[in-house]
Amino acid sequence: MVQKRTLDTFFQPPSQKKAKLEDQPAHSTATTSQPASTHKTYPFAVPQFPDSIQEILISSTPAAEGKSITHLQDLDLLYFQPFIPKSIENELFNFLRSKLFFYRVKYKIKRGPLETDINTPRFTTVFGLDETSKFGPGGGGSGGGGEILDTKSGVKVPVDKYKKCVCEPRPIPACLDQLRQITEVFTGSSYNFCLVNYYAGGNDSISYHSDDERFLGPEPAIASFSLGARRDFLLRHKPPKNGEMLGDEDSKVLKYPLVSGDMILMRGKTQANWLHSIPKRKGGEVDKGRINITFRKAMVPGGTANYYQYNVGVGEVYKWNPLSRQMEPWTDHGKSPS
Ligand SMILES: O=C(O)CCC(=O)C(=O)O
Repeated sequence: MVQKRTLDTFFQPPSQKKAKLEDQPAHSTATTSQPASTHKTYPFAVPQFPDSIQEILISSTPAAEGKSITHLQDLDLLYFQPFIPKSIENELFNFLRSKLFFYRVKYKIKRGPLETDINTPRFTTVFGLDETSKFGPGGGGSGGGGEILDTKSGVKVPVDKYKKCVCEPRPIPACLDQLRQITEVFTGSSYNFCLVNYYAGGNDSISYHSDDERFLGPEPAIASFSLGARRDFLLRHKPPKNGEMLGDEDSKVLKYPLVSGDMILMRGKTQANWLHSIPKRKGGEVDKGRINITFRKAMVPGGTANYYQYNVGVGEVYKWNPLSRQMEPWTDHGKSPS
């Protein structure tokens, strides 16, 4: 594991800012001196983390060593309980819930001649670009924010390169990009996409699936953060393809009750062989809401198109309303009254 000193050096704040930070208690609600992230594709600007969050993220993550879970066939997890220190997990949850824009994506799937309408049972949002492209300078997103450039040549990509995307790709805002970079240091993998789920209550869920799309390449590493309400994370082995039988232990459902601040890294053969889900739940903390952040690496433009289709879609923007304490459709009153 890379030493913390490396991380401190990596994110060395400007000296002026550091002096200001040292004057403030860790729980301070101080705002940041850094600019908000803006981009032509963002419905509204996304602020940088307050100094109170940044300082702890840089100096004190991960809050615990990752525990390796490899006792079952093809399973390779690294479980941080927690990764995000207890002193900031609630502030981080509240910040992300109130500052990000979300979507409630609807789409159709075709099974034979039948078309079925799917309403994604949670709020989602996504940022990033696959390995073949990068954002050029000129915007507020920390990955650049301007035009989309070819990764190798640095030249602007042809206008039709992302024509299969339902919307223009968006750079990861500086706040989430800071968490991405920290995650890279402590997982030894690199990521170019950030997907965010918000489960408003116990009826919001994600059904059993695996993140084994070809556009992620073989043996993808996916770092998955939990913030807010405790929810069960279930894993079960896929039925073996070649008629083999699974052992008794390998065929059991695994249940991890993820709490705020936890991070599970899924890697190796996990996605090829295991399914995971967050099932609907009643009671407990579920109505507090839960945010899940995953960092992944898409290799080709097909991955970019897929992520925007299923996590942004073509519907309206939602934003957290602190008065009604729920996600509500957001309209840009300044520009386009609806
Ligand atoms: O919310 C979670 O913990 C899981 C999210 C997930 O499986 C996904 O976004 O693919």
